Amino acid sequence: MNKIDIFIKNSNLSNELLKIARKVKNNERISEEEGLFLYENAELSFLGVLSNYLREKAHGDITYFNKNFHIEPTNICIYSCKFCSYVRKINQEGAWEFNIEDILETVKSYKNKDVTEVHIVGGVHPNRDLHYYGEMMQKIKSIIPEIQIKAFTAVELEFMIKKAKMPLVEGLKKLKEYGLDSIPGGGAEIFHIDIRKELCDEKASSEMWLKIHEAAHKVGLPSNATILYGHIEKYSHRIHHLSKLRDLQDKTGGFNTFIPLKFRKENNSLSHVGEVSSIEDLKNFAVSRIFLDNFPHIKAYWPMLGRNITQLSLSYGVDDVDGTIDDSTKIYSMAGAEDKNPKMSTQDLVHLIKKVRRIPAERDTVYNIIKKYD
Ligand code: V47
Ligand code: SF4
Repeated sequence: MNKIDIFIKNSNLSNELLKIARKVKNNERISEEEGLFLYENAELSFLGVLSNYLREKAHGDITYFNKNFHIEPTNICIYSCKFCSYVRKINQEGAWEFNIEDILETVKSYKNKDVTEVHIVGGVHPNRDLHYYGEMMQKIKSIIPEIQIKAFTAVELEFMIKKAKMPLVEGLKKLKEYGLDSIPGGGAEIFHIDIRKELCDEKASSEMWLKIHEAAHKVGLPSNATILYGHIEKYSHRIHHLSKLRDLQDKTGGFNTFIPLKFRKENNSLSHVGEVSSIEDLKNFAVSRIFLDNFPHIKAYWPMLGRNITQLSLSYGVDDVDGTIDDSTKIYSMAGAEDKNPKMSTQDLVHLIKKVRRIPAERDTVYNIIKKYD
């Protein structure tokens, strides 16, 4: 008898929860209604057992991390999402705009630092198109040829491809030729139209976000997916979001990891909404792990959550904690994230993971293990 059999046998579960537990044990997919039932009715301990069972079935104690840094070329953006704390308009106080030379200086400083990935996201700058960013990627790879470039949210991609007057698929193929290796998960926010209209009406629609990721997968660019949770959405909107992702993953298999991003309230137009509790964070990781049965990985983005909740999340379905980051991102510190200067050495990350009795494994962008620390 394994852990989940013992749990099912010894717990006094309602019929609904018993049915879900049996489905999880038998590798059966749960429905949207069941997902919603979990959010609304399941105790955290129940969610912990199920999500941890799935996490350990897929990965054992392995917990992935990578050695990465971020580049945020600009915070100038044509859009004004209500949750965004870092957006500025041209010439507004606090606006920044690094040119390619500035960015290459940063890249040079990582040349001998043993990093495997650079994560590049920023605002949608009105004057920069696909070829501008293409030149940037080519030059980055001329400095560190082996580095993996994970860059541009679907929102940035839509704009830069349109600005270059190229069809979507051609644009993605061209970016791949320029050196793009994979696509991060940002820009997804909440797909449900009622909430998206409130949060970020102007930018790429949910349909466009999904279309871009589908096209990316078809041209051989793997990607990640996110949800921005804990603001004005209801549980039903979260399940709708997860369901759209699960459907697309059935079609393409191109997603690597799902990253729930907790809404942080500082310095944006949704500050009055407040933030959800850490219990809610763990619940959200667990339901995501259970519902997204076709996503290989669930990631806790540690700068956003803080180190303690990241450690706890490893018992609620999470198997990846992102990377060393090297204090190279401002998006979250400006929004009030736990870590104001996010930076961990490999030793710090290994220690964080080992402290909760998991096995740290350094990975590359597509989850090949580079080194295990057991
Ligand atoms: O789309 C913006 C989020 C995203 C806030 O793929 C906020 O590995 C919380 O995509 N509170 C961009 N979140 C970041 C992103 C990302 C991050 C980490 C790893 C990966 C990956 C991708 O940041 C945006 C938005 O959802 N965001 N403002 C805020 N106030
Ligand atoms: Fe622009 Fe992205 Fe901020 Fe929205 S979240 S305003 S698209 S930088």
